[in-house]
Amino acid sequence: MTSLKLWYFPTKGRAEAVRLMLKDQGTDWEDIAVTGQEWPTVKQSCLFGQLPKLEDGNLTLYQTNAIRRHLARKLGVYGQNERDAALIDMMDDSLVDLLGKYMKLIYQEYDTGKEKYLQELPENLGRYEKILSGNKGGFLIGTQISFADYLLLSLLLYHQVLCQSCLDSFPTLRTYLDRMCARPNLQTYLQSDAYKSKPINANGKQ
Ligand code: GTS
Repeated sequence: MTSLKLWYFPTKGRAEAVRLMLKDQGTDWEDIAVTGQEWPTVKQSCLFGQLPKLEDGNLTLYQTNAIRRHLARKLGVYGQNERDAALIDMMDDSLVDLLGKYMKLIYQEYDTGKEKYLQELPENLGRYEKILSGNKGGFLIGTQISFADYLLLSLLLYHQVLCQSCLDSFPTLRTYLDRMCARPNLQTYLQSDAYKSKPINANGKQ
């Protein structure tokens, strides 16, 4: 694989599902953390005025999900056939919706909307409990990990910080999370200072 550079802010945020996929797949990349001071200048150079941005050799990509799908194709974590790929897309899009709700809570309505968010969380997480219980392959789709699993992993990690007990009534999700975190490359990464010291979000809310 050509050298990869991932530009984002010094947070986990939307980029963490990318980092988890790269780490788990044993792929090296360079993380470029843009500070608040640097951002106004860097923003001018960004196609849509946003990060993340991925440089893969002479290919420059913006939009998290385009980046994730590009890397998934390269790394072979996009299903084993067209049917699986379509189902993985479906799962992933639903998780992107959940990430969107989470980010809205964090950045727009943390103080006013947290209670409602937590009330609705069992229904949202319960869907994945059911999906994983129904797939004996151990992943969202099929028997192999896909890029959607890394997004689910990042969301479970974030939600455990938001609400420590959120998986208490979801044993399959709990086992899934433990199994994902025990994958050797992920275990090392999740225990690293680089992971632990990086805040989830830029505004200090989590
Ligand atoms: N749809 C885009 C994607 O998925 O890449 C959204 C990217 C986005 O909103 N990025 C935010 C950003 O660059 C940061 S975050 O939402 O991921 O935390 N904000 C800075 C700005 O000036 O817009």
